[in-house]
Amino acid sequence: MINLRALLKVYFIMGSNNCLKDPKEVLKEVIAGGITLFQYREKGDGALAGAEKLSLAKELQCICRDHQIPFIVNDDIELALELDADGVHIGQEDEPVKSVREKIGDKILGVSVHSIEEAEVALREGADYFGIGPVFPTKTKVDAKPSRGTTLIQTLRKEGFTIPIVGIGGITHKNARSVVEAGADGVSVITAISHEASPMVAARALRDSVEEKKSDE
Ligand code: TZP
Ligand code: MG
Repeated sequence: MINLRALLKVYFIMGSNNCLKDPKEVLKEVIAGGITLFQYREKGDGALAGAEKLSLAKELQCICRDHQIPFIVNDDIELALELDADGVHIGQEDEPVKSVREKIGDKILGVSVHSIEEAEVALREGADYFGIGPVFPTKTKVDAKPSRGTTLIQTLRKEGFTIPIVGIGGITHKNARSVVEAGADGVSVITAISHEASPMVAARALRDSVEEKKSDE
């Protein structure tokens, strides 16, 4: 049995357009830095499509496999099935949770939720974890809703939701701890890792703050 809570500690998300250098290099570095889960999210301006997307996905999946890091695909259920990925992450605009669950069997299924109502539906229909955000302001997702801090994470925990939760949006090693203290099992991060001069150091700092180890900064 996988320990999803532990896997969500430092959940790195990336597509080719989030990287300042070769995505394969970035992924290898962040794995060395201590990320616990990886999501391939090829989306937005300049995103790869078709054969190029498939080819990069395969290369990144291979790196993940070599290091026992589960590989999750954002949105693209067909790609996840073709690659036999470890899981899929979907939002509210994507196919209903129930039909994705039917397609992917027992692969990991993450769902972005923005309210208690969405959380109830996602849980009932088979989500394995919730992504909640944006917790802090972010420039990465153009259609992101306004940031609401950790309110929804706290509310869901108070209401008795025990499902694994990961916070997302504007998270850095400086604010990651507050997300965990609000009740999240971990943090999902794009920019605060992928845009750093050393993605490895950034990943390590995030891991340390989630695990409440003292960091140098
Ligand atoms: N969903 C909500 S915010 C966000 C997504 C995909 C973007 C998070 O990116 P960053 O760069 O870590 O703020
Ligand atoms: Mg989506």
